[in-house]
This record gives sequence, C-alpha cells and structure tokens, in this order.
Amino acid sequence: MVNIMVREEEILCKLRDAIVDLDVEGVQKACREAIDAGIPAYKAVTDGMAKGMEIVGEKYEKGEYFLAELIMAGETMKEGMKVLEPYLKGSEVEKIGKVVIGTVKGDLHDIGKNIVATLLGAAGFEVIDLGVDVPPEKFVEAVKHNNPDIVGMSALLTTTMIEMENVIKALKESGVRDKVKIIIGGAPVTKEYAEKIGADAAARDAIEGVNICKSWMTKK
Ligand code: B1M
Repeated sequence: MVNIMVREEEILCKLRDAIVDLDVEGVQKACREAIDAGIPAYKAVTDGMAKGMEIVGEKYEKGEYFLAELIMAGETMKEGMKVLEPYLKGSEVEKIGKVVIGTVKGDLHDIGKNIVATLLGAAGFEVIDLGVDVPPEKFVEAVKHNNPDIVGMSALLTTTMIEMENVIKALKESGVRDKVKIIIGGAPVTKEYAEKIGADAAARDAIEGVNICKSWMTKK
C-alpha cells in the first residue's frame, strides 16, 4: 500500500515537473504511466499537470518565464490531455441534461473549460461548447437555440470576469435568465462574486462544477 502511494506521488510529481519543464514527450509519457499505474485520469489532471500550471503562472509573475513559455505550457498540457481524454470520457451514458459552456469575451484560456466540458460529458450531460472569447450575444443565441438546463462560463483573467455579469444581464434582457441555472468558474472566480453578479454557483474546480450541475438535475 505504501509502495503504491509512493509510486502515485512519484508519477504526479513527474506530471507536474514535465509541465514546468515544457516537456511534451515527458508529459505524454507520464500520462501513460499514470494510466498504467491505475491513477484516475482526473487526478492526473488536477493533482499533476494543473499543479505544474500553477508553478508556470508563478514563474511568469516573477519574470522567470515569459509569454512564450505560457504558450508552450498550454500546448504541453493539451498534449497530455490528448492521452488522458479517452479515460475521462467514460462510456456512453443516458443524457441527464444539457449545458452550454464557454470562455467569456476577451479571454482565450480554455484548458480548464475544456476539462469541465469533458467531465460534464462523462457525467451524462450533452455539452454545447461555444469555445473561447464568447460575447454575451452568442451565449443568448445558444440558450434560445438549444434550450439548455445550464449555462457555464469560464474566465481566467481579472479583467474578463466582468463579462460574466454582462452575459447574465444579456440573458435577463432576453427573458431567458430564469430558464437556466448559471455556474461560473476559473482561477479568479469566487462564490462571493457569483452571488454579487447573480449566478447560481461558482466552482473551485472541475469536479466540484460537475457535482453542482448533477445536483441541479436531480432536484428538477
Ligand atoms: Co495566461 N494568465 N495569459 N495564458 N495563464 C494566467 C491566468 C495568469 C494567472 C498568469 C500569472 O500571471 N500568474 C495571468 C492572469 C492574471 C490576472 O488576471 N490576475 C495570465 C495572463 C496575464 C495572461 C496574458 C494577459 C499574458 C499576456 O498576453 N501578457 C494573456 C491573456 C490572453 C487572453 O486570454 N486574452 C495570457 C495568455 C495565456 C496563454 C494563451 C499563453 C495560455 C492559455 C492557453 C490555453 O488556455 N489554451 C496561458 C496560460 C497557460 C496561463 C496559466 C499559466 C495556466 C492556466 C491553465 O490552463 N491552468 C495561468 C496561471 C494560473 O492559472 N495559475 C495564466 C490549468 C487549468 C486546469 O486550470 O484554467 O484554472 P484552470 O481551470 C480549473 C478551475 O479554475 C476550474 O476547473 C478547472 C479544472 O479543475 N474552472 C471551472 C475553470 N473554468 C471553470 C468553469 C466552471 C467550473 C470550474 O463552470 C462552468
């Protein structure tokens, strides 16, 4: 048991370090090792690669890494996700609800949003992913056209968080706000902020986000 835990810790550290070192081959290899060792794919993401992204962010703030390294880190994590995604998706399950999701206007960060979308799909949601840099009117159009149960928004920048409020205002003005539940997420987002702008929930991470969405469907 102790050996298994040590091995798991070792692989998670390898995943973290491969992201920090911008080592595409290393991250792919460590992802495969994680799967072979029976580490759940979501744990390889949250306790491995995402920890590396935090360090990359810190290095960027300290001036040790620059924009080029941020871009490379994003690409490295995406290559790792390609290995893990089949294991995150799970098998075909009966649909339990529909979610429209996107990264708000002005924001190009999509790694976290993509993880949330993949896990929602695995949990049985039909997911309509609007991509990145999504303006309020596109959220409104997607709600009118697809009639979802939930709208999910992601923002990673303090300067783009305000777009979440603009989306909620636009949904209200179009008369569709009360037809959907609204969940928001991303590093700068808090539960207090969700309350302030009139969202129904904020999620710290993808697992919490999916659990909140599932709980809404069982209460329906
Ligand atoms: Co950017 N960037 N970036 N970046 N980037 C941050 C966010 C930053 C914190 C780095 C730093 O300074 N420490 C900083 C923001 C500072 C701030 O606003 N306070 C920053 C900056 C400044 C910038 C630029 C402005 C840099 C520049 O151009 N000078 C620029 C902005 C571009 C734009 O969007 N307009 C920029 C660009 C980029 C890249 C494009 C190069 C790249 C993104 C690539 C991509 O996404 N395709 C990038 C990256 C990689 C980062 C960091 C290093 C990593 C982000 C990430 O992918 N994390 C980031 C540092 C950091 O976050 N510590 C940083 C891993 C991911 C799994 O976590 O996205 O948080 P995360 O998602 C989590 C949760 O937040 C949650 O679940 C996910 C999984 O558990 N979650 C949800 C997210 N959305 C959710 C939605 C939900 C529920 C949960 O419900 C709907």
